[in-house]
Amino acid sequence: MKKEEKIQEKKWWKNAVIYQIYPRSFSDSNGDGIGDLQGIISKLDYLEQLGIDAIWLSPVCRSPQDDNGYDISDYQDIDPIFGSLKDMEELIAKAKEHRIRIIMDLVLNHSSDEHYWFQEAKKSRENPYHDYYIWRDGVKGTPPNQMKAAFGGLAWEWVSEVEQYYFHQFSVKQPDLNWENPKLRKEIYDMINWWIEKGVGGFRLDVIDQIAKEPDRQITSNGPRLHEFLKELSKETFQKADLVTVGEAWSATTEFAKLYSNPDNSELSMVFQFEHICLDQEEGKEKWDLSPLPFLKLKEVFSRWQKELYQKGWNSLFWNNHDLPRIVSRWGNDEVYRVESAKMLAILLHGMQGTPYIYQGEELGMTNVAYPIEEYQDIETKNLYQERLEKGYPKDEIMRSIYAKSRDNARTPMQWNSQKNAGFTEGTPWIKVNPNYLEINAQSQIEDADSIFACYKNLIRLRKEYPVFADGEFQMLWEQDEHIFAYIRTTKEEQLAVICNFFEQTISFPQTQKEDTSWKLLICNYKEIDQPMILRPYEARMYWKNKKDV
Ligand code: TEU
Ligand code: CA
Repeated sequence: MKKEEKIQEKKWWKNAVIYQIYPRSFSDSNGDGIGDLQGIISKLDYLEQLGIDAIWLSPVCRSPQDDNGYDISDYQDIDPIFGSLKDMEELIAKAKEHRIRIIMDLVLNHSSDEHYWFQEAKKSRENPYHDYYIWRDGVKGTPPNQMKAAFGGLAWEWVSEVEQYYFHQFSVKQPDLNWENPKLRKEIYDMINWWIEKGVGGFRLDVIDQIAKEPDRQITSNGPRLHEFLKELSKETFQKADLVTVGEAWSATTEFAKLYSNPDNSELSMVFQFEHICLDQEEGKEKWDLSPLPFLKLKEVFSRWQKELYQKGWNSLFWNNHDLPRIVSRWGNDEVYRVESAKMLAILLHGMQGTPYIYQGEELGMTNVAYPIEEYQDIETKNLYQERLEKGYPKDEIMRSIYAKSRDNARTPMQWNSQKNAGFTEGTPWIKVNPNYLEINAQSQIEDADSIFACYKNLIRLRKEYPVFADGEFQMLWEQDEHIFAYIRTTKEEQLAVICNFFEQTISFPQTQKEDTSWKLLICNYKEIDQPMILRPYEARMYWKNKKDV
């Protein structure tokens, strides 16, 4: 096989659709109220029916669960709340029978403070593991600098045994790993290769842009050695197998993204970046400081990413993950037009270039929740609440932010049916079920050809049927239109057109547009097209044509 063919062959993930599972909230098999691996195994038929190619599994490794598994204490074992290593092997094997790959979540920026490495590291400065973490001398009460941790407080924590501070970008129980240390890097590669041997299909790399930090210069993202580390990591592990790798990078610009996802395969398959997701917050402030979505800016951001990465990199397409509020509540309409707007958002996204991600329950149009503060479980939400109370924010304003942006919006149990606890567990769920499960659940949608589930299923099928989804060049239409999000994708042979009314009000096509009957309608979110040149609330259509037919 020629070298080029080999590279082509490896890019199966360009036509793939990935489904994210947050294990604790997906399906509970033993009634302890926490989702687990056997629960996932029991739902593989459902996922095959949807048509997805791979599951991105949020962390299932051994962990004290301070940040729901993003604090790992043993990278080569499964946390007992999720099952055993045997269950994991069974999941990998059974998923394979359903033609589904398992993508593991690698948390390599930090470990848990309960990891053996850290337990050793904090014993003495001479301990062989000491340098696996980031330490600075100082005196108690006077940290090296004022850098902040993501979940509140300072990023430095004093350890009296060694009379030093360690650095943590997230909670105190998530000490940052020191990637400058080659021995640590080697241990990480060995661990990854061990998982590759077990047959996993790929990896999602948590906050990978933050591994090459330099706290003395207050550098966290995009440290000078970042891409050097990534190239080494990729060479020592991923490149040895046919894997998909996706790097979470909040700081990525299109320029950085081209480095991460260079088609030469030297780093990762694709980048998972958030520029579009950060638009509805006050500029320069935090995600909790809400501001309306600037629609034209949203179009500009998507358009720029589509253009800049064309043939030079690869992007992820997503609205949701386990850290984000539900998109139908956020930028759709979760009341009167829940079904229409959920489908519109799906059609809008799935026509673009990149690999689409579906976050569990998104395919059902699951919504945000509004609970009393006691019901929230997320460390970020709980700390934010305390912090803002202390700063004097009014309670109802804090709660408004939490309703809109809390990560727990994404983490309520998957709604399987209209029975007890939405069919998620026989016991008491670790977090309250969204009360709307009687209306919104998988069972009521699977067999319904007009459901949101069916819409996602069709979109996945279409991506596999028409090469233009993976290959077409992107062109935004009517850039300045304040209501319509529309674009064309073009290859030598085909054209795809996606036209979406992003809002509730009925709207006509821009006047210059004439009806063109050479297009075939692939999918639409209303039963039939009523008036071709008028878009009803949240109406979305996807058209296709073979250029030779015209
Ligand atoms: O998230 C990275 C990250 O920066 C988030 O913590 C983000 O700041 C926050 O969710 C936005 O409100 C990853 C994981 O996806 C997240 O679940 C983890 O908590 C975090 O890393 C630490 O591992
Ligand atoms: Ca369980």
